[in-house]
Amino acid sequence: MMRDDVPKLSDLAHLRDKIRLETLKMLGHMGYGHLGGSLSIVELLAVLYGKQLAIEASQPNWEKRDRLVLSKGHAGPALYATLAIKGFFPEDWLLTLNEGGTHLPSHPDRLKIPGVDATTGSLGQGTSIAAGMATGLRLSGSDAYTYLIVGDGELNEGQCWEAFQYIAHNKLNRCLVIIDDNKKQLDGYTADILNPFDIQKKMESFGFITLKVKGDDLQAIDDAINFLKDQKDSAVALVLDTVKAQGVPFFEKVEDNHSVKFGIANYQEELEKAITALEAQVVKGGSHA
Ligand SMILES: Cc1ncc(C[n+]2csc(CCOP(=O)(O)OP(=O)(O)O)c2C)c(N)n1
Repeated sequence: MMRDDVPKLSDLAHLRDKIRLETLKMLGHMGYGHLGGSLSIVELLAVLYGKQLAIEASQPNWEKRDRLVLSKGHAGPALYATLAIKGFFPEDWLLTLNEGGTHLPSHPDRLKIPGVDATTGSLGQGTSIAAGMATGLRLSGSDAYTYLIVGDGELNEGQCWEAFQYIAHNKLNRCLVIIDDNKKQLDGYTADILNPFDIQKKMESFGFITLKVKGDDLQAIDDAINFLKDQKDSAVALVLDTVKAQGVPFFEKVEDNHSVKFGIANYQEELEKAITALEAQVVKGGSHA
């Protein structure tokens, strides 16, 4: 890649705003959906798809591509918004989310959606899928990376820890485990339901070189991924300190913001306000790009 082609922070911020906007529009159109956990990975997706991932939208199954497993599959809407913006499929698919006959079921389906590498939604399972993918890539001599996105509530699934133990034991340094630590799961705070305790320390104790950064800081996420990709003899993990429904202050404060129905209280009005604000920001960002 030529030096001039390296995406700038402003490019990533523009992509972030577009992903957040399209995610809100999809969920708004459907009238409900997984708002909280979709929005908390928007910055991560902007860094991955704006800079880090080796992918080709015109060849979704390109053999040398980096793989991404969204193990917290209920955040599918944010991934779909990202893939559409990157050109994997037409943007007008987005407003068909979860409708009969759609290409876009609420959770990712690799047989239906160009750019999706793993079918997920049953929490925990994506961790083993990613471990297997990374093993296969290593055995075939590939340099491709596997990026695995896991929720902090998802860590309640014992399968995660089996997969992590395997990834660490085999020093699968090209399988980057990214944990979205938004402190909440479906019906409350992870600390109250089944406490994952200190996730960074836990990953370290499993043998991972682990960094923790603010999950809304594009530069910090990018720097951390660059550092972790430089580690050659160890498994690597990144804990993102995020906020559920990140980037939309009203919904960040809604206590029950896992799956939101917009037809109650002033939610529809607040959703529309957020969409209008993001549309303006996207236009402004685009004119600077
Ligand atoms: C095996 C399994 N059990 C339960 C569920 C239902 N479920 C969907 S999302 C969720 C909470 C997940 O919490 P977390 O991983 O923290 O997601 P986030 O807060 O990032 O949205 C649960 C229990 C599921 N999808 N799969």
